[in-house]
Amino acid sequence: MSDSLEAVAAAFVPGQVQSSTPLGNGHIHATFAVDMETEDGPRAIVLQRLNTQVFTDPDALMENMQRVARHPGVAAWVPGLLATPEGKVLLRTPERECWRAWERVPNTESFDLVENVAAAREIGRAFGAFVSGLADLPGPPLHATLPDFHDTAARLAKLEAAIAEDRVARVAEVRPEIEGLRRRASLTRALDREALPERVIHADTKANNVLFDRATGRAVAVVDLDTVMSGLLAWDFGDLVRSAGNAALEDEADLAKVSLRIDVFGALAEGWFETAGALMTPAEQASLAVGPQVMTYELAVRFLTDFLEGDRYFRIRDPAHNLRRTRVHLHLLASMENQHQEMEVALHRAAGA
Ligand code: GN1
Ligand code: MG
Repeated sequence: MSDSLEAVAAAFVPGQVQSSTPLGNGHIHATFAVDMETEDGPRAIVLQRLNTQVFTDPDALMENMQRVARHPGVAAWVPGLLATPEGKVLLRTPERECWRAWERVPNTESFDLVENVAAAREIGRAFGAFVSGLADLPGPPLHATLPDFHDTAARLAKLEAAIAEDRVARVAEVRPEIEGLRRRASLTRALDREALPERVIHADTKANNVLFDRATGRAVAVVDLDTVMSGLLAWDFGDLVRSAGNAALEDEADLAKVSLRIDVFGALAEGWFETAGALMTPAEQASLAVGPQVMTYELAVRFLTDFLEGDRYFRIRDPAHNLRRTRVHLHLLASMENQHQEMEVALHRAAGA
């Protein structure tokens, strides 16, 4: 355990750290489950060291997060943010690290892989409730903490730039992947932003950003609000499907295991319609059919870009990690293309349920 972690924990919650363990599988920040002993007894918190290379304006980030977390429509879904006795929600250490903390939601778990349809339904319901709850967020637009985050065309342009630069000489080994992505470039235009309303969305609707109550199996919290921003519901639903609808992990080496599970897709859609059905315009409903392909494509583009740039963005476990992720997403995309009609049918069923 690092000294800084102990000191940071005590700055948020006066007391002694008993134990700390890495929490979750996020690719950006470093997150820890920390158990403390305080004057009032044991206290379970989450501590997170921000990646300020990615989020260069942590104050804007925290402002967004607090506005969202306080909004009555979603407050019940969001873990309580902790402040220091001076009222700061962001702590800067002398080493210029930025840390924040939350109450740990007791007896919860999250899943990188969604294996049953009941869990999928819960995840759809949770994110649907989240976007519905934010539909009437008052005040000015949220800060764009990561500009053009889901601008798929801009992501593809960045990939082309990385190919042209080839800074770590990896282009030669990824010709088939480049070809697969170039061939599908029309996906960057598949969502018509003129025809779809801008909403406040989560923008990182990974399966593991939903916490489940271990006892009831119900979704009880939505976490990772860093990317909450203006955008399209098709992005949130699409990213949800690319993450939770995959029969395998997003970095699975055995591509034979990768596919869109249509039963899980149907359950995600059912859960989503249960809580967001009333919110959506007809054009938004229609956009849910292509959203998953767009988001799966976008992630393939981002992972390959990072691979070609020398792995500067996503945390990796080995040099081929981003390439594996790219291949999984291309494979998943092909599986979605093959099941496009079944997806349409499942969406209609969910809409009518
Ligand atoms: C990152 O932080 P994490 O692991 O929840 C990324 C998402 C990607 C995801 C892919 C800020 O999310 O956009 O979809 O990895 N977050 C950021 O697993 O770039
Ligand atoms: Mg996360």
